[in-house]
Amino acid sequence: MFGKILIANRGEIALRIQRACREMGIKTVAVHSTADVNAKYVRLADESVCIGPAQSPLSYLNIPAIISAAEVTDAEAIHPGYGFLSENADFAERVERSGFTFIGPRAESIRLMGDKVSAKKAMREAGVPCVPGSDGALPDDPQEILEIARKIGYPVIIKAAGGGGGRGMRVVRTEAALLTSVNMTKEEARVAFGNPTVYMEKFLENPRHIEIQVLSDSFQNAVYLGERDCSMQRRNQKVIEEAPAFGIPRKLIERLGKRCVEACKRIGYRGAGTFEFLYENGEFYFIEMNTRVQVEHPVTEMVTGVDIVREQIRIAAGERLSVRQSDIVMRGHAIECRINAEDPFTFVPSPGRVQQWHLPGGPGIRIDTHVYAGYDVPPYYDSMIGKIIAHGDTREQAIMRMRVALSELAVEGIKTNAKLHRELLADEGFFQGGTSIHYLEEKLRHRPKDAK
Ligand code: MV4
Repeated sequence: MFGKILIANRGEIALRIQRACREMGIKTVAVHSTADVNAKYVRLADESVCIGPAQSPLSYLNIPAIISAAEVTDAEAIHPGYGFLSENADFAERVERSGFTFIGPRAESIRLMGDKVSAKKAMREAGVPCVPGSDGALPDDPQEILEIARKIGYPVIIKAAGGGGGRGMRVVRTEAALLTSVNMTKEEARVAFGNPTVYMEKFLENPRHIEIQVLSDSFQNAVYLGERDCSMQRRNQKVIEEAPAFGIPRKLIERLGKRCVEACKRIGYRGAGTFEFLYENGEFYFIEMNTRVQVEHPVTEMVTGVDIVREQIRIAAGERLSVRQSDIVMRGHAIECRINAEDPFTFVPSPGRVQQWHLPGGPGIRIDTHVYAGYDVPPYYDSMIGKIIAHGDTREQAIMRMRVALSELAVEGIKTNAKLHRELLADEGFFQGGTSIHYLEEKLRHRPKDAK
């Protein structure tokens, strides 16, 4: 096992990774920007290194600075967390070439999944169900493009191979709009991702976003840790996640989970990963794979009891998974509310000093946050400042516990989206369960904007 790990991230996930390390007796190195010098996880780390100014490109995305920090502190491995460099194949490669272990998949797997065309091809070949589409990049010939869309049937969606997470896509509803839309998406993709390659899929009108969590070691062992429902989102930012997904037959999930496990073995995947699916009319359609630990991993940890970050570290150290598939039992239900420093009506970020910070507690409540009273939320990074996770024997109990938790949460000095969460936890549609990816945005369209 590693003696020392460098955590190449900030905020709540830096603290989360640090906790796993300390539990495992591993020393930690925090790297931070000048804006995060007083952060809690920096103070709690065994060592810390300032890697640059506040702006992410100069610090948390500064590869030479991070590798130098690992060198001067004699760290053996680097955990990238989520966001920042976590899905950067070049970073993974440079970490390994410098003699450190990257806590994540092989660079080759990150690259394979980073290109959405090659990801889909690999998954289709591995027997994972995909959205019907162009089976690869769109050709240049307009007639061929029209023919592909005719075969798929309108509406279709054009997606950039270099995109993902909702960036670089366009819905096309008529043949008249097709070729212009393809060209516009290509141009945008060339500018945004340096890659004009696009592909086409049938556009699903009202799906849910369901994802399967997997863990895979270097010995051809892979397991799936059930699913998460991440449909409650606004502008591709998840707001609430839960596990298991309400109303989906277990048999379907099991069949899908086994396919994902088989796919991991087939591509020699190593580490934690998430297969993203759209779910509509009882069918799953693969869209993307994430090759990192995700923000919402705690809901899976709460229902399975598996420590995903610990497993990531074990896998990277060349150890075997500590669980077999038969050990994994989903117990109860978990819901996560992401707490953002933002206006609850306009969603404009609200950085600044946290004057009061009272956190909920009690049975089944987990809080992942790096914030404390007196902390300054910097304006430079993502506005998520913490997560409340509620677990219960049933979905109803998890909801009740989350309602109580939200009622206990008191934050002053900055604005947060707690009010939005309280409304959602009182929402009839949410209570019923199984809402689509459009539910929240539709609800917000009818929400009174002044009711403060
Ligand atoms: C789709 C889709 C409908 N049909 N693909 C957006 C994020 C990216 N991961 C894929 N996305 C979508 N792909 C087909 N063929 C609808 C979305 C989508 C979406 C998906 C998951 C979560 C939120 C979303 C919000 C808008 C659109």
